[in-house]
Amino acid sequence: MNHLRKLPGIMLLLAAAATSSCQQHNTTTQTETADTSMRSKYLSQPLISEIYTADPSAHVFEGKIYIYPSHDIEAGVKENDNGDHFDMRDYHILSMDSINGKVTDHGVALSVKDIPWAGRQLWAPDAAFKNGTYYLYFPVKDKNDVFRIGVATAKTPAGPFKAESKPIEGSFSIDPAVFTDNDGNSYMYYGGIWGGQLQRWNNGKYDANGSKTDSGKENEPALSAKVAKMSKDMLSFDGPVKDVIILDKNGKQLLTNDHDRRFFEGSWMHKYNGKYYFTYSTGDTHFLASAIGDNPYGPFTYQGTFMNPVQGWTTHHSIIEVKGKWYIFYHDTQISNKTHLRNIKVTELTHNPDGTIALIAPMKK
Ligand code: FUB
Repeated sequence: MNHLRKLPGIMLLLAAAATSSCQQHNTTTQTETADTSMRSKYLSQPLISEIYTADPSAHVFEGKIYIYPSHDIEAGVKENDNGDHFDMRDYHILSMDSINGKVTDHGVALSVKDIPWAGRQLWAPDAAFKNGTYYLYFPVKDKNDVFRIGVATAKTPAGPFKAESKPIEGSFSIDPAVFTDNDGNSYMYYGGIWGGQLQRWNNGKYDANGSKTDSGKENEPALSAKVAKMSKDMLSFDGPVKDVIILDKNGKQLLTNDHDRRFFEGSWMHKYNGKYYFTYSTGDTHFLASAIGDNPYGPFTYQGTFMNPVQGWTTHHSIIEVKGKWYIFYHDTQISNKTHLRNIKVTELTHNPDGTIALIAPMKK
């Protein structure tokens, strides 16, 4: 159990205890000033600091906010474009009674060693609830170093979760986000280029020698995220995997070289005023962008950036409604200042009267 957002206060207390009373006054004042000015650079503060967390997928379950994040660790792996340095080994699930409430860490909910088919790198998960069961969806490389998406089940939102013996058939790449529509049908959005390997599936089959980054073809339609309807038991895809097409305002598909707008990774879906909002990260240009459609499959029309770059390389989010207000969960590297050791945050999100999402600046000027 952890109560966080209190790290700077704790640091001040430790610093104070280690000094004489006279020094204590000076030290505390200086630390306080530096600390306050550092903290004030950021729109919001880390939700938890005992462990590094990233890629927060938030949901309201049983009247509480549950967060399903990646659990970043210092694995000592050298940084590269494949993201090998993101070598995470387990998931911890967090919960809060309210947006500003105490954060509880429920401990290890699933470990890579307990997933029979897994090799390495437990990346950004998501969760869903149906049929009295909680489902944890997770990407991990299989024993051939190919990212697949797996599913694990539990009777309570914080687990522990038990993994199925095989990955979801037909799944590949990373960053699953599962959305359940008002009619009860659920859809998984997923995919990520570069280290997420989406570009290696260009022809429907995995090509280990495929491009390392994008499709490699500059003026072609950009690679799309994928969407698949989930089966009633939530353990497999029901029907074909489709492309999540993003169009510009002229009805033309976004192109590969449109790095500020095209899909990279980190899909999320929410519904607002009857419209479907597909939101995602532009990856190497570090924006969060939105595109709106009339049904879960799209096509979606690009609306713009709704979050400017955070501190750190990656950007990844989820959007939920809590008691009539909308919130975005996201991460940055405020605590460590290291790309692969991130911390999750939350801030309010606003839909403008025209349906677009108001721009969020995670760093203050
Ligand atoms: O956490 C590993 C990867 O970094 C995620 O899967 C991506 O979305 C990015 O946040």
